[in-house]
Amino acid sequence: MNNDTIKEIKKFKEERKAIIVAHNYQVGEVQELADIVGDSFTLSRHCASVDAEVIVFCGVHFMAESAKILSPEKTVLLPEIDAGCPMADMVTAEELIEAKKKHPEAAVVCYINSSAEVKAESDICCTSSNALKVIKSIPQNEIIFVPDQNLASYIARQVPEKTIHLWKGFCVTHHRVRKADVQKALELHPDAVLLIHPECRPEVVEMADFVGSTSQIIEYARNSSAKKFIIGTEMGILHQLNKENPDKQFFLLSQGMVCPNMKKTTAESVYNALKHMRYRIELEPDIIQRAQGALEAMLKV
Ligand code: CIZ
Ligand code: SF4
Repeated sequence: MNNDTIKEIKKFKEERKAIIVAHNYQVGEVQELADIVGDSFTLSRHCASVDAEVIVFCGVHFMAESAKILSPEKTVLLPEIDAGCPMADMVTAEELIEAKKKHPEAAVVCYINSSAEVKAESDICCTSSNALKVIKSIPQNEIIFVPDQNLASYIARQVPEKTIHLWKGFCVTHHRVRKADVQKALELHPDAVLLIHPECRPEVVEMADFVGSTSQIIEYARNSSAKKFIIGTEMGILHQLNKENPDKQFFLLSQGMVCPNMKKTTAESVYNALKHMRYRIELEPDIIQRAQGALEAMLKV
């Protein structure tokens, strides 16, 4: 990215009263362009509170949708229109409606990695950092949890008193990692602390020294006195970890931990998004209103 592009981006930002937000999994050059870097929920909340007319959301589709749900009056742009999340696509609103008919007494909890339509059919939303709190706050003992089977089973192990119906969804990037990958990484770095995202398989999560969302992993590394860490989540997080902790070493658990959708957005896509005001996230008012219900229920917890 050359200096002219950066200058142009700055100019467009001012003209359009825009801000740029980037997810922890974005490529370094995009994180460097952003006004704020974080997890999907932190970013959506920031978008809702900030004084701006346009939000350039560098992440995947469901994240830009969540920002739109929480700030419907703003223009939300997703720089790469086909940056989606395969896990979010593993549940549709129609499938969820069928599951609700099968379990009419169950509360529906949706992971933030889901479409606006799925959120609209859910009672409450959760993120990987607050899923346990959210599930504990629900009066019902029967729960349908969509779409991540790994996050759901991680939580289920901590609340044996609840019956959680697992969905069949998973994150391709995290689910790919096996126990053998962890063993190999530990052999290479025996004195490193193992930090794992709960989207990984149960047998991988079980081996962790710490399990948490991207923001929780960043916070853990910041506060830890350890010097070496094996990171069990998407590689984009290394940018922030290395930047914040120049005295510490971070090793990616497996070279396969790359989300191709998160890598679609580049500085050039951000430039084009601002220049052409693309691609706008549009949602039906009824979907916004019902999905907002699920997100706001989470905020109250
Ligand atoms: O909610 C997010 O941002 C995701 C997908 C991951 C995380 O753990 O922050
Ligand atoms: Fe979806 Fe996994 Fe990519 Fe996150 S890392 S956007 S859950 S596919």
